Amino acid sequence: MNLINVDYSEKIPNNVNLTEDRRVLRALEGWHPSYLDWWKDMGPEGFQESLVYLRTAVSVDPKGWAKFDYVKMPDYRWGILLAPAEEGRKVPFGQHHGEPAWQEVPGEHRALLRRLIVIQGDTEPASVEQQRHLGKTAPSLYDMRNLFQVNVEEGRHLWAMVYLLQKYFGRDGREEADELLRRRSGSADAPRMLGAFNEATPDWLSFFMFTFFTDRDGKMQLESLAQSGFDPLSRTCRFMLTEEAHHMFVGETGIGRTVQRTCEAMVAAGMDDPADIDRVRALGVIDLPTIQKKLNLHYSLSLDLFGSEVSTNAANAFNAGVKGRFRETHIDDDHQLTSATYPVLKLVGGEIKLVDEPALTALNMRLRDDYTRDCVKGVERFNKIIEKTGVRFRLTLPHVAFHRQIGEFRNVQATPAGELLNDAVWVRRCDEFLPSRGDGDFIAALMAPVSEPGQFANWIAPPKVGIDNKPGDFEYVKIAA
Ligand code: BYC
Ligand code: FE
Ligand code: FE
Repeated sequence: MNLINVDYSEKIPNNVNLTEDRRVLRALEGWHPSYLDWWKDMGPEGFQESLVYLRTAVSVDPKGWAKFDYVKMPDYRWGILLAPAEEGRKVPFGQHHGEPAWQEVPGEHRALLRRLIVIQGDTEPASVEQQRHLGKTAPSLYDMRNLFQVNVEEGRHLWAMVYLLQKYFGRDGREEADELLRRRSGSADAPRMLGAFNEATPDWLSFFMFTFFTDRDGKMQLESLAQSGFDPLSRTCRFMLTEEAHHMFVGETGIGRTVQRTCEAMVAAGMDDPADIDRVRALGVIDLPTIQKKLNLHYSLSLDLFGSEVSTNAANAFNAGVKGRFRETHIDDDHQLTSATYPVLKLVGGEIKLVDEPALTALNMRLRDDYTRDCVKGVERFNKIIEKTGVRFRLTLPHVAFHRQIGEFRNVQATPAGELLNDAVWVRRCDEFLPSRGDGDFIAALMAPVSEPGQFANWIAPPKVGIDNKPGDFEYVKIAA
């Protein structure tokens, strides 16, 4: 069945015909109250009763799938939405290349698939937990609404993975679904699975960096899983990607507006030295070198999410037909990587060198390179904004050896330019490269909430256009007293 529209008369909106799937429906209805408890405990703090102008997916047709309305977040209709099935789809890579895509989990790849679905699922609620305090310091109602939109959609992404676990993995799938609500970002005894999802998101610049860099890892990983030979996973991820685009929009425009405001304030005050941090900060805006440090932090944390450059896990997932490459079907090769090589940056005798590795084990590196290319384009757009104001400063991505916890460079220290440092020098200099406590305190002090419709905090420029074409003074959130 090819369902485009979503049935909202159901308790759990869906386009997978849940009413005729009693077993899965019951499992999901059993999980639903725990999800709501989690949302109330760990979702946006202080705004559960507020009316938020949110979009809800009413169709999986990429053109016009959203409906906008005021909703209290706990009443958001989290649904199970899969992109339409592709007639006659084949496994696009790996040892099963060319065989019909699987509608059920292939027994031999069950454990591998479950692990990837669980990891993907774990990141979604983690990000909501990380962002739960930000509503209180939102620089505008417009930004507050965007935060909450991202949050409810990450909640829906959790539903998406839980549906796959409960439908296709039976009892252990249900156990994993419960565990996804038990782990907590930053917890000592039950942390979230991946490093970056246990870090704090202390302020709005971090939130924008997170949605720019970490949600973009989400995009790359979802693109790879959307290639999967396991068709329900592919279809799920394809629809998630349409939501992901908004998350990256929030990150990109958030950083862009911050940079723009800083430059405009500098120009208005007749300042031309971005390095004169104290004078720039006295204008009540975030100086460009500090923005660069935040960028260094979030980019390096996000690079870790690609795993080791050389990875047998990645090779196994590819061979199995479970996780492909970015735009796999557009790549012109054998889609099996039997003899291909790929250049990997490695540490060889204390020097950083490009070394050819079998392409099959270098898949994480390849995806990370695709990611970096995507990031570079975004950073160039920020530089255009700076350039237009006449301020002389360029943002850049730090070297991949900088500040890494995973992979080839985890045991060394390097500057953002990629120059290796010994530990003592690193300790002495790391405040030059990463946000210091003082930088954090300064940004925290700027984060006074602005909740008057149409008003924006001094440190950020207003957006060019409203959400859903609303006018500038639209009340995106009606804050409950
Ligand atoms: N932190 O062979 P290795 C998103 C573990 S974001 C902690 O190097 P592999 C979102 C690894 O698990 C996208 N542990 O790497 C964004 C393994 O452990 P085991 C999320 C890590 O497996 C914003 C060991 O190290 N989706 O959606 O090839 C907001 C050796 O692994 C880390 C996915 O990630 C780390 N950073 O690649 C909301 C897709 N890195 O098994 C949402 C699914 C590695 O030996 N996941 N390890 O105990 C995957 O494809 C892979 O698991 C990874 C790792 C790419 C993450
Ligand atoms: Fe997500
Ligand atoms: Fe996202």
